[in-house]
Amino acid sequence: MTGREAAKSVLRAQKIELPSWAFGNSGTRFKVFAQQGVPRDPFEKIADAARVHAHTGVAPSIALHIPWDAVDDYAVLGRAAADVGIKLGTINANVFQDDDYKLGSVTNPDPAVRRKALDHLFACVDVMDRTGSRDLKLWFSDGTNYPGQDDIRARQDRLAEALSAVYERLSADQRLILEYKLFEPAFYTTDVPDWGTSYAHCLKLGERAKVCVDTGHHAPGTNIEFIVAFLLREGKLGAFDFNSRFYADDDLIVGAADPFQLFRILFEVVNAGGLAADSDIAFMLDQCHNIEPKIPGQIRSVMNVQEATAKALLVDTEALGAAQAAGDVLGANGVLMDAYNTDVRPLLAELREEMGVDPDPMGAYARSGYAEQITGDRVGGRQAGWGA
Ligand code: AOS
Ligand code: ZN
Ligand code: ZN
Repeated sequence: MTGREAAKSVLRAQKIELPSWAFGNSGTRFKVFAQQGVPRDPFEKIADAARVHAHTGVAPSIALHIPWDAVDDYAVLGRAAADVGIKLGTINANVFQDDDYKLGSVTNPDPAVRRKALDHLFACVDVMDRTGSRDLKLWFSDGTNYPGQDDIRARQDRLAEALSAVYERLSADQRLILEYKLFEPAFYTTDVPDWGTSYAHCLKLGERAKVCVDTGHHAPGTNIEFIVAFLLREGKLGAFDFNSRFYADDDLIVGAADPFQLFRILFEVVNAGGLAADSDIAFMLDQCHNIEPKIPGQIRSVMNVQEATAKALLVDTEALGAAQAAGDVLGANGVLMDAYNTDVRPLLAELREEMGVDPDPMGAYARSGYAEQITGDRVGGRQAGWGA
């Protein structure tokens, strides 16, 4: 098989999960700009996600957020997804949107609030049991704003206690994925601020606890691919939340701000076998489309991940290894840059045709009439959950 064909076979099997909240209205704390035709319930979010899958062929699942996507009967929701050719994926918990959580959720100094947060996390595992989801993704907004506000070590103890209780509640085929974030909404200390904190907790919990790398959750200039390489080596990279950032947790379209960084991250993944058939890394988008239309925003994001992956797959690893072994600094760098500078769009168009998908997903969506249809059908679309 040529390098091109080998790359195509990996790209054909690639799976990128879509976040349900990306289809709802979102914004900043200054303004939410409502768009026409946005989903009014989880069923319509599923329909929109299926549309993204139909145009890309590599987005066959949707991550749910509880309670934003809570329904009475998850079997009905699962059937609705199956009917349109996708699956229900990761369950994202929400212990950040309640007045009780002002001083934290599982790390709150008040045991009653900690109990409430833990009960929600257990309820999310109950949802997983019904949806057949493998992963519970935990992001905590917990932290403090002022020095002295609370005891940093005591908060870590409370966090460890809650994580352990949740981990014990999981069944053998379920995983706990712990996401870290440098800051926001807490501004002084955050209880899971970095990969090291997440990694240390996951290591203590056990094999089925892994780290989620949200690409927007680092200080400017952080070498994210090093973190990825390290976690891959330790078998602790559980998932990605892909997005772009210019300043903080911007949640912009992945690959829009720094496509080179996305390539470097995906090269580490490819290099460590993270795209092999037996890999259990979850590749997810975590974005909010505040000013651009949602469905094309998701289609573009999937395409950007595909382009970066294709370039990573085209790296001539033999030549790279030889240059590295010879201490040929410029040669090694040149091999990597050759792959990055390759225009992979013709390869991806060819792949899409082979997969029975239109080679131009953005154009195909625009021509499909779906945007006009949902604008007419859906009146009173909802906000993604933020403030809804
Ligand atoms: C928050 O900043 C995190 O990125 C979360 O992963 C996510 O955006 C939130 O939990 C919405 O589900
Ligand atoms: Zn995230
Ligand atoms: Zn985030």
